[in-house]
Amino acid sequence: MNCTKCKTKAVIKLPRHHAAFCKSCFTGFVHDQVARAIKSEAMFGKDDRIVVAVSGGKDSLALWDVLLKLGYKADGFYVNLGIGGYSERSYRMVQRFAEMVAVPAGAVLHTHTVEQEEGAGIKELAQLVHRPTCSTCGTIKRYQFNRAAVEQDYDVMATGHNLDDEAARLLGNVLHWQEGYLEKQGPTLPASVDGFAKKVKPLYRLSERELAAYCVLNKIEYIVDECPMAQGARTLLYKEVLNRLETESPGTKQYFYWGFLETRRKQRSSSVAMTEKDQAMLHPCSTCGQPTTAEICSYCKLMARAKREVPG
Ligand code: Q46
Ligand code: ZN
Repeated sequence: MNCTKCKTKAVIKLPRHHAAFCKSCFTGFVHDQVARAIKSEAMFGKDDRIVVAVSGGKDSLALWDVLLKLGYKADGFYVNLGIGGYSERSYRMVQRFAEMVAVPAGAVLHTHTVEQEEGAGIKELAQLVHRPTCSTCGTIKRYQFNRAAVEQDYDVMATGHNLDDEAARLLGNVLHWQEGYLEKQGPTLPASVDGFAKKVKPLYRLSERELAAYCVLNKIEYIVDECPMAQGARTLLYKEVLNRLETESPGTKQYFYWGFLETRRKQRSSSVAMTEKDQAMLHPCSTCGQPTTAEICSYCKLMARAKREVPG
């Protein structure tokens, strides 16, 4: 099997693109896909300051690496959840990448430690407020990423969601006809109101397998194990189903997700409609000032409840 581009020995086959690549052409292909995503979805420009949400996994580290290689000003933001050995290992991966690649390229790594800032690790916090760990975690991560982006004047916040993540999420949303979520699903979420950072997903054109291969070929060490709290059995099932379809018919995932984006683009200018809707519904949280649809935002409610539950 030879590289489709340069004809030397290929190291990876990409059935959905009817192509095979050597290491250097594959790296070029990944950079190209990210550059296309950024351009076609008007994510950001070379002068914008970007903050990448890094977890220590393959997707977010690959994203940070690609953005720096493409010449963007991209810093990292890591939330230490305080989940024992898992958090220690994932933080080590993030620190190692920062030291070896990001800092030498002029970038900065910000760290938020839940045990210090919210007063307890994510599991204890969830128990205090009687909510599932992952929903507590989601509330805190969303809040702190947004806060870091807004307070430190970043133009945009980038996350490592890939094609598999987005296709699985779309399948879930379609199966349950979650119209509100369908409307919001996309690679670019504009900064709808003051206090809400613009959010982008530059990896939506690349699959999980391609991103793992990118890390291995480019010697980026990442944490392979999932978070021990991962209870996303549903998402895993949707990914499995999509992988079966993909094996039978390469390209299914991309037709499904990109097709959804294309159809919606034709139907209307969704971001404009959504911005207007959001603006009508959002106002500052009466406690912390970040945008929310309620009187008090979900983060402040969660923290107030946690404080009430602390004995003494
Ligand atoms: S990190 Fe947090 Fe995930 Fe772990 S606790 Fe659940 S939500 S599974 S992306
Ligand atoms: Zn608040």
